[in-house]
Amino acid sequence: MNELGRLEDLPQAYRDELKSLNLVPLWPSLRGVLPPKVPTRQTQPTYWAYKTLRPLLLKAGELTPIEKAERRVLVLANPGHGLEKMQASAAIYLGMQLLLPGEWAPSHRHTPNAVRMIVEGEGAYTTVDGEKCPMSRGDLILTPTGLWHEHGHDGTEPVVWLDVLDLPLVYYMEASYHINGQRQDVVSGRGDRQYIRAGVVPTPVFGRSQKAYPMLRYAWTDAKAALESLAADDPSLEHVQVTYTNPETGGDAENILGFYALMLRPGQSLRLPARSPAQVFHVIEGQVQAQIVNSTFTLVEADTCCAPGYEAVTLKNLKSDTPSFVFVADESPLHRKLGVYENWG
Ligand code: GTQ
Repeated sequence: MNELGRLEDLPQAYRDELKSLNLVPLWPSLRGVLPPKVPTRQTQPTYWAYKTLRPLLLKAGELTPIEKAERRVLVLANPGHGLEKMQASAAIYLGMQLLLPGEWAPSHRHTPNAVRMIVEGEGAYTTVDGEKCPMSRGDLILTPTGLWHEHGHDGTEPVVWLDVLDLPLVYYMEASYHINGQRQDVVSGRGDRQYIRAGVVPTPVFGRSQKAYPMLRYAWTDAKAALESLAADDPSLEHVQVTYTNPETGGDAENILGFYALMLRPGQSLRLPARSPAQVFHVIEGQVQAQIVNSTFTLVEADTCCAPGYEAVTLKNLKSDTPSFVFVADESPLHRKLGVYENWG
């Protein structure tokens, strides 16, 4: 390939003059911003074991009262981006959040979209837009952009969940901010009950729900049952996966990140094609080996890892007699909306 001129090739006085006028020559940096054939990715395959993270999160519960934290979270940061950036990938933020019995994480709303995947504990809830969403292991709860949300805990044991936000992207866009609010009044009616059966949606006299996000909680029991019926219905189906969708539009549950649940049959090895979006994998049930570029991770329940875009990933169910279940988050909705989505096979 043609070698392009370097910055050092230019006379210092010329460089100084450009700099003083806020001008930059493109050619020394052209290959950097438009690398040949494959994008440069800072996202490294990274693995976080729940077993090592959990005691540190519980320690944070002793060290930092909820009033001093608002959200007591250890961020799962990708070293490829620099830990201080608090990014798992270009667009994905991951955090493990701890709420202790009796604690309350006060109401706020913000521009980034969030979801929570419940990891352990019973008795906690998130109130989103007035809807009180109980938290149980494997449940997915949405807190989409702009909706008030707060977390409370009436149980007796610590509750932990995985936060997935599009914060890095929204921050990069210089569009990230929050507003604190009052404790919400809980309203009656719950989207997760109204939309409990796929294919039939509530129909008030004057039309369909006007809510942008009619369903805020996706119970794990329902998602798991859907996967099990898919698998039973077609024993030759390789990709046993469901997408968390908006039941009114059929589109992705949120605008920027995509969320899925994947079932691996006993002993199954599944190759996911190399697609442009980065991905996150979190084991809900079972034990899974993830092969990502040159890394091989063994994930047990509640473990999490991430993969850069444009790389194939192979997931293997290490259980030979039971299925394993994986929660997946990716940047697909973002890539599709921006027209940069690619599948390289
Ligand atoms: O629970 O509202 O991990 O606002 C980061 C920012 C969780 C939350 C995070 C947040 C929250």
